[in-house]
Formats: sequence, C-alpha cells, structure tokens
Amino acid sequence: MHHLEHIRQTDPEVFDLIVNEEKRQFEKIRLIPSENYVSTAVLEATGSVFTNKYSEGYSGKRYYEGQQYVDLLEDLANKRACELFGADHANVQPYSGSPANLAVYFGLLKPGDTVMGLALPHGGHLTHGWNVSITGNYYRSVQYTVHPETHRLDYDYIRELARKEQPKLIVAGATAYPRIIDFAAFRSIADEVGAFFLADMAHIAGLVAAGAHPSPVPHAHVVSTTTHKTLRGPRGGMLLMKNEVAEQIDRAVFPGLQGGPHNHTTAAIAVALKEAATPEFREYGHQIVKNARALAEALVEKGFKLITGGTDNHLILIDATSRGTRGRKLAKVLDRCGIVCNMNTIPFDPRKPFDPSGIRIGTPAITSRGMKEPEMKTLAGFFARAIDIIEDKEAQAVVAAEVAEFCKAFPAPGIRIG
Ligand code: DSN
Repeated sequence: MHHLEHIRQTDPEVFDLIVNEEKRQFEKIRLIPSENYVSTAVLEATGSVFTNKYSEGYSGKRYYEGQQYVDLLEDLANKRACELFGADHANVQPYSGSPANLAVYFGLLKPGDTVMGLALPHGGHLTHGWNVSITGNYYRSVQYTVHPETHRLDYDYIRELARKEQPKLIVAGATAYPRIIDFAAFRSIADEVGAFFLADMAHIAGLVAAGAHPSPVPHAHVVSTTTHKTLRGPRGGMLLMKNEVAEQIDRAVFPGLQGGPHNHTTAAIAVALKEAATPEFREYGHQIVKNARALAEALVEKGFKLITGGTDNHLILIDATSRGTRGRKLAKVLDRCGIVCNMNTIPFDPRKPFDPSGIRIGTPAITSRGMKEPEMKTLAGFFARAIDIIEDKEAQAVVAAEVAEFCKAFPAPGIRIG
C-alpha cells in the first residue's frame, strides 16, 4: 500500500502533486539555506489529530474544554524549548517567524517607537523594520547596514547609530549573513541606550542548539525563531524570553495577534526539540558548518566571489557577477541543472531586488542527507559546469540527470522513495 493511499483514493490530483514534490525533493540538490528535510516522526506529528482541536489561551487557562492532552503537549514543548536553549520562558504558539517578531513589537512597543534592524538588502528580514513591512510603517524604523568594505556587521557604527537614534528595540539576526553574529555586543549597545534587544535566530537556531554558533539566549530579552530551518522542525515559530518580558509578550501572541494555536504544529515542534537535544543533532549542526566551509572553499577555487570571502555558518552568498552572470539568471540555470537555490541581493547591490547580483545557498538540507566535505567539491563542480553551459538547455538537462543519479546515494529524511 502506498504511504499516501488515503489521499490517492480521495484526491488523485493532490496525490500527484505531493508525489511529484517528493520526487523533486529527492532528485534535487536543495541549497536554499532556510529549507530542510524533517524526519518522518515530525511529519507524523504534523499530520496528527491535534489538527482537530481548538485551544485559545494557554495551558490551564483555555477558552475551550477538552484540553487534557493539548495542555500536556504544549507544556512539554515549552519545557523542551527552555531546556534545549537555556531559556527562562518559551512560547511555541506563533504561527511562524513573522508573527513571532510582530508579537515582540506589539508586546514591547507603542506605534511610532523607534526600532533598529539590519536592512533587508544587507541580509536582514522584512520584519526587522524594512519599509514595505508593517514593522517599517507602524514604527519609526532606522536600518543599519553592513560595512561597505568588509560586508560584515560593524558594531562601533551600530553603537554610534543607536546613540544617535535612541531606539526602543534593537533587532539582530539575518537571512543572508554568512558570519557569526556577536550577540553580546548587541546587548551591550541595547543596554547603553536603554533598548530592548530582540535576537531573531531563525536561520541559525539548529546551529545554536548544536553548539555550532554562539547562543543569543543569555543576551537577548527575547529570542525569536522559526522552527523549520536549521532546527529541522515543522513550519512554525517560537519565542524564548527572559521572565521580565514574558507576560507582555505572551499576551501579545494571544490574544494580541493570534487565535487558536496550531496544536499539530506544537506536537511536531515538541518532537523536533527532542531530536535536536540528541548527540546526533549536535554532530549534524557542526557538519552543516563544515560543509558550508568546504563548499565555500571549493567555489572560490572555481572562481566564484563570495560575500565576505567565505562563511562561519550554514550560508554562502555568491556574487554571480564575478562569473559574468547575475543572480536571477544563475538561479534559474542551476534549477534546470537540478540545483535549487534563490537569487539574492548582495550588500550595496547596484542591481534591483528582482534581478539582483547574487545567489544565496546553504547546507542544512544536504547535510540532513548525509553529504559531507568530499560531496561539496562535487557540488562546486556542478556550479562551474552550470556557468559553462549557461545558454545550453540541453546540456543543463544532462547535468540534471547526473544530479538525480548523484542524489540517489543520499537518502532524504521523511521522503519515502528512492
Ligand atoms: N524567507 C526566509 C528565508 O528564506 O530566509 C526568511 O523568513
């Protein structure tokens, strides 16, 4: 019997789409740094009957009856989150990273207050105060950039800017920054100007859990994260807080921003947190970084210019113009070659966001498949070939077939084919 037999019977159209997506995820080298493969256990929890239950409120204080198991589940997820990250207090109800960040703004600020975050084109996130986001509209947003020459965070400049602008909230964290973030420095800047410090560790949560990146938890008033990137859980969000801000922020999540929590997601977060507390996960987190370093070195050898010259974490930002192309074009050609990444702006990009200079790649998903340093050299070889055949769609299809063959040796967690 097929593992999706019930969907096959009920809805063959959706069945086909899921099966095709499984095949795509199995046959491609997935390098989008915010994506991963969850375990079958996480998938089962996501598909569990907890999806049937409404639970507005918090454990012991709900607005619906029938919470005998939901309360135990949410308590368990919160306890595991606190233990794994050494936090005072956790909230696993945010639907994803953006609502988690919004809850922090809503809980700690008044509209019009000044917030300071890393500009989106320099590797920040929409919800760190970018102008098209609610966070750049309802608040007075001051954006910092990376250093014009090193393309790294410049803590002296950020401190100066904070002194001048007097933010109520400073946000650290990134979606396209390949270096370690000094969270202690951010906290000292926040303390100097009397600001709250929010660390958004969505991209690196799994590295932090594994001890492969310094933790923001001891330093930040509140840490936000998604649960589905390096942490390898379901799509969801989570907040880790100091006790002093916990009540305000919990109230901002519910009833401030959200109704009922997604209990099936809570179940899967609990499973993922258990998995992330194992020695195997520690090894996984360190291997993500080793793979990223090996891939960065191999790409440099093939003539690709990397922003900051390399990486300390899971992510690499490539300046595609260094190989005579541009981000959008290279991302599309790589996709046709069976290698999936995304176009991305590079710091001080002269090109537009929908046709930027760079591409962003990362190693969380391929490391989940057991790829190691030798495979990173093979991957860099595929990148170089993609450049050589950039206008030749037939040759790109040949590479895609080779990539699919290469992937067969690396079972993908949660994917039941191959
Ligand atoms: N969209 C996520 C990413 O790809 O980095 C950030 O929210």
